[in-house]
Amino acid sequence: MDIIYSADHVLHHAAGELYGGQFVPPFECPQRIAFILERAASVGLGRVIAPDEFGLDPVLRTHDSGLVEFLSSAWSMWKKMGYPGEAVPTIWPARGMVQRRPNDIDGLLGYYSFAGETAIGPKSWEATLASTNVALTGAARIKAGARAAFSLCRPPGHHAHHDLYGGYCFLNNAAIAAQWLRDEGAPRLAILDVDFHHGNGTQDIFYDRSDVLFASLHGDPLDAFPFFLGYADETGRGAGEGFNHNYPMPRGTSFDAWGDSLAHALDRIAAFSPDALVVSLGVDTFENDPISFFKLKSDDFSRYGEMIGKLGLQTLFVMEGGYAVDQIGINAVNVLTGFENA
Ligand code: Q9C
Ligand code: ZN
Repeated sequence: MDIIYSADHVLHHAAGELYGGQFVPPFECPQRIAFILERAASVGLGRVIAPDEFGLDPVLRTHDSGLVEFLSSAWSMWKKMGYPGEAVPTIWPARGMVQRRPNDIDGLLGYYSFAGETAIGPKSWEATLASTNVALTGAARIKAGARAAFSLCRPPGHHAHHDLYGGYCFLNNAAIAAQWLRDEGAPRLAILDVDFHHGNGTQDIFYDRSDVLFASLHGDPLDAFPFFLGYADETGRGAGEGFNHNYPMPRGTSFDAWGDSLAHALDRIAAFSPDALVVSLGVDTFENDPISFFKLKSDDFSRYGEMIGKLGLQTLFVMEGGYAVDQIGINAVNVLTGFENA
């Protein structure tokens, strides 16, 4: 399958992530993508294609215009304050406070985020737009009839809500791609999220809709980021009731149980009979991932790629998380070759 890739991802390279009470080098780093690209080339996965420009229209079909305006101007507002470091939020409109948009950049950072680990740098917005164009270009391949495409997105997207960024994500690439396919005439889409973390942003965006089915396999939010969404009893709202499926799993989950959840999710997707499938592909389910607690082995990624392939749906893979950088290439590409061997 073709790989859609933009070198512009390197424009987002924060110096620090707030973790364990310190600023550490971010887990979500540019080398991740280099390793995946290298592995894809060494197994001959497919051609590497540059993204097309889609502009802001498809972004605004999925995201709040206030969020988009904020993200595009956050760095210049931050610099105007004369701050020495990168832009990070330090206050949020929590319980008992008002949800009212302030003017000041420190207030805006909290108003438009749900977590504080993701630093905004001088060119983070440019990298974010490139990442979204990578996803949209993959979606266009699917529309054109391709069996599959791999959008090698960075920064990732699945944590970004309609009007919130966080969890290394600014714009929800998978959601924007799915909405674009809807707008281009596909009546039903399914999104399968296999990243270790709950796809809270994607759930938020499609929660009240019956035309986009969402299924997410993830670490139980009682014990894992993003903590405040992703429980099994979140099944959709209004017309969307029954079109949201969460599979939270405990610390130490290995492929036996994880694969059972996947089989269950794939059954639901098959019964929904979508026109295409978008996979939020995070490989932080790996046993050696530094910030996650599942126990999948490298071979398991091939096995589940094959399970996804057996669905027989046109499939857009959108890269999300995965922080065991040395093995990220093997694990991500194993999913894709497993899919192709189905
Ligand atoms: N102790 C993605 O995988 N920090 N985002 C977790 C764990 C945030 C993950 C800290 C993790 C965000 C796309
Ligand atoms: Zn993740």
